[in-house]
Amino acid sequence: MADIKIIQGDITQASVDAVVNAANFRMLGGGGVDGAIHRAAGPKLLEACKKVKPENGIRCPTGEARITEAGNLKAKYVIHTVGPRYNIDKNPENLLSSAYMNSLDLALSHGCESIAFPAISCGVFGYPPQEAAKISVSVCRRPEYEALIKYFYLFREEMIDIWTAVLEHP
Ligand code: AR6
Repeated sequence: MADIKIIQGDITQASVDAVVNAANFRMLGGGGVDGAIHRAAGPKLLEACKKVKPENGIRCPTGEARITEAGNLKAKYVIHTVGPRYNIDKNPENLLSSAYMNSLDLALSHGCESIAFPAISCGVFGYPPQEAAKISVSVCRRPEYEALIKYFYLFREEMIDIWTAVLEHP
């Protein structure tokens, strides 16, 4: 069975086929992990994002995902997904689980064998990490995603403890 692995560190350093970016609907960069990924990937990533056609200014609606090349990252692809803003968007659980599912589906349809996730929505979007960990692990454990090796790149010790506990006692 393909694993879920937890890494403490910077997702821009991940040696995987696809790195997932916790983006916003404009998909032109931002703060947090989005900023870090764009800085590490360089201007090619921004160019690739601009090529994704916006509809009414929205390149990626909340809960969906888009795939681009990865510029200077070691990864082949960046999968940009937009998680919910916890206290603002309706049905944040469904939107967060869609963000994970759509990212995993894109990775599979592009022949990826490995994927690295940050803690989507757990920064400025305010999702409680414990709840986010449960959702992310339950989606990643679905049989349709068994072929992918899933990595969670988490920054803080506290986040590592939360995800580890959920993995051990879902
Ligand atoms: N590697 C791994 N995790 C990281 C890194 C990194 N280099 N940098 C930050 N984190 P956030 P969100 C963690 O705020 O809540 C952006 O401006 C961070 O500690 O990046 O989905 C976008 O453009 C946190 O646990 O994403 C959007 O507007 C987690 O990544 C908005 O923020 C996610 O925090 C998205 O907000």
